[in-house]
Amino acid sequence: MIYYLGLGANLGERERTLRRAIEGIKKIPAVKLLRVSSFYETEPWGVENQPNFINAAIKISSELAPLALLGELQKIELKLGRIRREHWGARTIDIDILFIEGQKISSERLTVPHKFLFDRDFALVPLKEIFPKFDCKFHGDKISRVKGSPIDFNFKLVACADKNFGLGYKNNLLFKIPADLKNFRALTLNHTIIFGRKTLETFPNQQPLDGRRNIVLSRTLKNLSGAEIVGSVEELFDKISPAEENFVIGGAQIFNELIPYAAEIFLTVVNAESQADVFFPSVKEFTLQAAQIFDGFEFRRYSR
Ligand code: A4P
Ligand code: MG
Repeated sequence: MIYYLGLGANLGERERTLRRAIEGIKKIPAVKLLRVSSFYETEPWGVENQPNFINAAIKISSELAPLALLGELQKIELKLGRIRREHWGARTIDIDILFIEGQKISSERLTVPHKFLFDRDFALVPLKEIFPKFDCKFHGDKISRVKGSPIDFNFKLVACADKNFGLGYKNNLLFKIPADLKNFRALTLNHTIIFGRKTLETFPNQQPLDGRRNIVLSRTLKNLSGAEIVGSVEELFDKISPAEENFVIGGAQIFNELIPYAAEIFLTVVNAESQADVFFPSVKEFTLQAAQIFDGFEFRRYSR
């Protein structure tokens, strides 16, 4: 099932709380995070005399039934310090189920579409951003896009795969094509590269790559000279800046972690079918913008 969720926070470190909530939702078993909207600063709706909110929407797919999902979302609210006080009042985090594709619910515990969805721009504007076909009217409420939203980090995923999007087999890359390696170097040189420990092991002498800021996303690696190490996506967001070009270069697990936030994908597709045990994630949420075709492979560029 495809769910659209709305998130809101107006106490504490609002943006960080939203990012932590999104990462928490990503970790619910049987949930796949597909897309994240910009963050928006919004004026309080309903009860005035409370601080402004930051609101966002996300798109997920999940096998969980709506009430089971609601239960998981409420656990995350609790973990992030949500205290149920005044109705419509201030909160560290509120997560609502806004909309479910092809389903309507009206029960005591759950109403979908959300009861007030069509009345509130703070929910509609982020939803419309990630669901352009959603049919609704805005009301002219005061809303402004926040700079430094997760999607402003402009993650660019770079990979080389076979026709079936296979990336590697038994911890080795499937291909080493000189033209592709050259293209990779040209793209990433003087910029930031973000990768996992297994990808580090495929580098020459297992050392960071020269001429680039190297960031390893790993829960186990402790230090490595010439590289910075972050233990989670949340920590990564604290380290990097939207002004940089942030290239995510693998492996499969890291692509999975960061593709919901990605702006662009540079994929070299080799005209072959190889045995593989790790794959590039689905690019269904992206549009193919350009393809350059060579003998035996092509360079593809996708964007949102
Ligand atoms: N519930 C029913 N339907 C849903 C649904 N679609 N999604 C039930 C989530 N929960 C749903 O919610 C109360 C109960 O609603 C839940 O136990 C669930 O079983 P709550 O989160 O405990 O209480 P609440 O959030 O105070 O009430 P409510 O009605 O959810 O408030 P809203 O509608 O979420 O509004 N202004 C701005 N600018 N930005 C905001 O984010 N948020 C609110 C809260 C008010 N003003 C705001 C914002
Ligand atoms: Mg709520």
